[in-house]
Amino acid sequence: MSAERAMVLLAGKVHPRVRERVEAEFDAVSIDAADAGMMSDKARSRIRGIASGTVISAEFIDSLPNLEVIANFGVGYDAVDVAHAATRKVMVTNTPDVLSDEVADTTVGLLLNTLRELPKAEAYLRAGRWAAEGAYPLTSLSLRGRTIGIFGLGRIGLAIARRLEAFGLPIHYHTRTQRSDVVYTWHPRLIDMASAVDTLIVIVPGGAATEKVVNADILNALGPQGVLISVGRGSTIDEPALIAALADRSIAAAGLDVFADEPNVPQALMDLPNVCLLPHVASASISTRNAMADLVVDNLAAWLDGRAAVTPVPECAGLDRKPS
Ligand code: NAP
Ligand code: 8YV
Repeated sequence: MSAERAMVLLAGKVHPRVRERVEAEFDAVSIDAADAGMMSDKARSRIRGIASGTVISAEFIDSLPNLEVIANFGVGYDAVDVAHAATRKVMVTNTPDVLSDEVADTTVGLLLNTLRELPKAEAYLRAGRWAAEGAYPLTSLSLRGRTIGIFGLGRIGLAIARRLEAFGLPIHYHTRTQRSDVVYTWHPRLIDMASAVDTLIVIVPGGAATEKVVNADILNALGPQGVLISVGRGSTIDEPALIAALADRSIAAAGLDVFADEPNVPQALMDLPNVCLLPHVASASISTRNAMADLVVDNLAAWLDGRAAVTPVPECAGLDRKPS
């Protein structure tokens, strides 16, 4: 007689490779949102793991008495109540490193598109305006001569810094703790870095500590030649303050991959000419998303098999296993 397979919940929007592997390796159940009311008591009591692409609240965690692991699809895990999970001895994992180069590449592309208006120039060509009206106007902004400030010099921030260093640009950064392995200029205060640079790249995690910290004061400090590139989480930016700063040219331009209320992007932002907008695609290549998917399932398989998680989030590193 074969042993009963562990039950894993596919919660929210799930990558096809996660679904395929979870269905092959576990007993699987799917729900569109992490809502305990969508499942019977019996189903809830069988669930030992979650492959997550949605908000996982404390209440939802408490509704699953035998939950052991939440494997988050993404390196950012601000959607999971990790503090509560840890108190319940529920392991939380994420998908670091496998996406850092992809996200860094996209960030540099977004920065160049914002400064040199490449999407607009292509639209101009496709509309037949090059032949009809002549050359696309010269851009007022350039990457040349810029000073880069990176808010968050972790795995992805460092990959961005290495790329922009190769472009010949000076690099500054703001984190809570100074790194000992880089020679870039560290600023203990974000406002001081914003005053010292003209290009602010935001790649910090979301959550309470970074909520709306890029506000009107930071944007004013960046100045009229200032460019904001946001690829971390939309919650870090005070969006109304950004819209006002772009409209009155307190800063010159912005490039955004993340938003406060995805997938809803404020119309006021879309109406502005000096902003380049992407629909949260920084990691969105087939190869990188497949690597993230494999890491999600590898984490579930390891923890549910009694082994160490492959990539536990820092809050759960060293977590004691739930007594069985
Ligand atoms: P990481 O390695 O953990 O790096 C985070 C960095 O942010 C560290 O340098 C950390 O330094 C700094 N930081 C954290 N909290 C801070 C605070 N309150 N004030 C100042 N600095 C702070 O993470 P990562 O792998 O680079 O990923 C970063 C984030 O990017 C993710 O959490 C996710 O939200 C976002 N992301 C977005 C996309 C996308 O598709 N747009 C893709 C991947 C990731 P200290 O701890 O020293 O402060
Ligand atoms: C993903 C991300 O787009 O890893 C992250 O934190 O924001 C992105 O790689 C997202 O997690 C899944 O849609």
